[in-house]
Amino acid sequence: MEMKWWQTAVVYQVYPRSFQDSDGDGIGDLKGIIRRLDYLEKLGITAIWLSPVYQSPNDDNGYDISDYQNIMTEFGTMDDMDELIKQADQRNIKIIMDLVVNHTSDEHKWFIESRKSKDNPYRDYYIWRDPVNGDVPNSLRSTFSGSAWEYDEESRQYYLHLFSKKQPDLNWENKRVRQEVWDMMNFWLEKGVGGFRMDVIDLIGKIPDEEVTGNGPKLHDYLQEMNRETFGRYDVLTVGETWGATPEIAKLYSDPKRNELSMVFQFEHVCLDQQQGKEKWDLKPLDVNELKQVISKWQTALGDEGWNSLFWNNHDLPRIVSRWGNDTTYRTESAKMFAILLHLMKGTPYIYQGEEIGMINCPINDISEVEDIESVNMYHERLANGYKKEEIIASINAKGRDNARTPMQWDDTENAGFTTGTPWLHVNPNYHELNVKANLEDPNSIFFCYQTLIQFRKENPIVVWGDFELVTDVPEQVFMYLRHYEGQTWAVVANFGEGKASLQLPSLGQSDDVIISNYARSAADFHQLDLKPYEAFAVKL
Ligand code: TEU
Repeated sequence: MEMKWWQTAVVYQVYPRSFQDSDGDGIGDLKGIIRRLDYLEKLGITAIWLSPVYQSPNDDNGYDISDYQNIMTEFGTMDDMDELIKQADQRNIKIIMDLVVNHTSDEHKWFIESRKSKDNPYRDYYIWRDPVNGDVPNSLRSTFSGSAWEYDEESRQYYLHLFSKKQPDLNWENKRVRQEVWDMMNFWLEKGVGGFRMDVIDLIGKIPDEEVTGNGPKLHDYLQEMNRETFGRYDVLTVGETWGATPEIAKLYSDPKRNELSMVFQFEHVCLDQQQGKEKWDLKPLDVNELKQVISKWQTALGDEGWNSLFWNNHDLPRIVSRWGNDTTYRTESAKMFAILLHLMKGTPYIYQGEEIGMINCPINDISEVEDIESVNMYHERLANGYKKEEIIASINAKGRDNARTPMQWDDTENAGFTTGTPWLHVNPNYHELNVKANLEDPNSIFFCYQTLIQFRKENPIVVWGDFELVTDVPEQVFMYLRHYEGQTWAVVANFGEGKASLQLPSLGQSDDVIISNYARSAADFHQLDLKPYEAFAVKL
């Protein structure tokens, strides 16, 4: 396999709305991101995945785009964007754009035209169907609750929206639509962006009439066409968001011989605390054994025919420390445990803003405190279906997307240094203790654990290229794996429990065989271990 820059990269996701405000309107912006580039350079990351910054009415915080070639007014101007690309480049940081092309906003000019009449030249840019027996065309549902079909009184047809009704799905079978998307992507590539993160890309091959949404038959043809017509000529990172990927499917996307994408995000591990066949809100406890099996399967399955992406968090997921760690007594320990466990695996790691300081969920008491459309719609749907209010609020506190979207906590001044105005979403009140400034002042902080791990990847080929082997004869709550590369072996251990867990390792040769550890232990201690809560370390065997 030819070596690519993104195989040794670490990507940092910025959710611009919540990262840094520079003008006091309570909403993060591009100038704010520019101001924080030195911080990101210090962390050591290679690239920034920028959640959408395009013109948008913000029904879904920028994932509903009304103009792909202009910047959202609250975020700044195209000049600011050019400046961000330039200033990031000076720090060897690439900017990965969020490509949201399964759907547009209903306020995009294409849709405004499309809905005008059945014979409008843009009609076929979207997916319109006649009513069936005076009702919706079929039972497809929106991810944001309710039917995926919205009736348009004017033209007496339904249009498809797999997300909000303000996010009509584009008709990818239309060659003109694909050409528009290629032109838009080339516009950004010519600006020098470092690649694309592709929103729900596995939906673009859908066959709505057969109720097929993910992994449709034309999906990979479209991606090969995209590669040929756009980024194939550039040395960029492309990562598809693919909720329905199995390792076999992931190889179709990321096998270099197929000329599609660099890698995909798979979501099998983050669905493990969800009841089978139910929705994300229907929780069950995590079984650590299942997590080990799933991750190990992905680590070993892709081999030379693909590449993994590694993540615990993004703007749609609850904070990992609150989810599977302990966000009170062992917040620091468990945050470092997740970092050590993930960052020594094979693949490209992604850090979501605030993860590197161990930010946690931010519980709410009432639906009036919630901004996220997915949670709000679910709340009303479940209330109507007889669920108890407390039950729904509990599931929003566990899984709601606002947990990840509260403003970045920079320091202990008002609003955590995020804004001098009124923040668009409440700041987590724990910012007085939990913030970037405090992390930078403490050499033992979560931040420096991430910084060290990122540095390891740059300096040690074993982290990038080593084979992965799961160790199975360990206590159930312990996730242990080995990396092997050119005669070297590293062992990584992560304890998910707070109770007793013992582990025996071969005696270490010398003290610098301890690579990293979240508790202070002498090298001799790593032989017969009673693991401490959320203890994690890596050693050379
Ligand atoms: O997410 C796709 C998606 O399916 C999520 O809505 C997901 O189901 C849910 O949030 C699980 O937590 C992408 C974006 O990442 C998300 O922010 C957008 O809302 C969505 O697409 C529509 O563009």
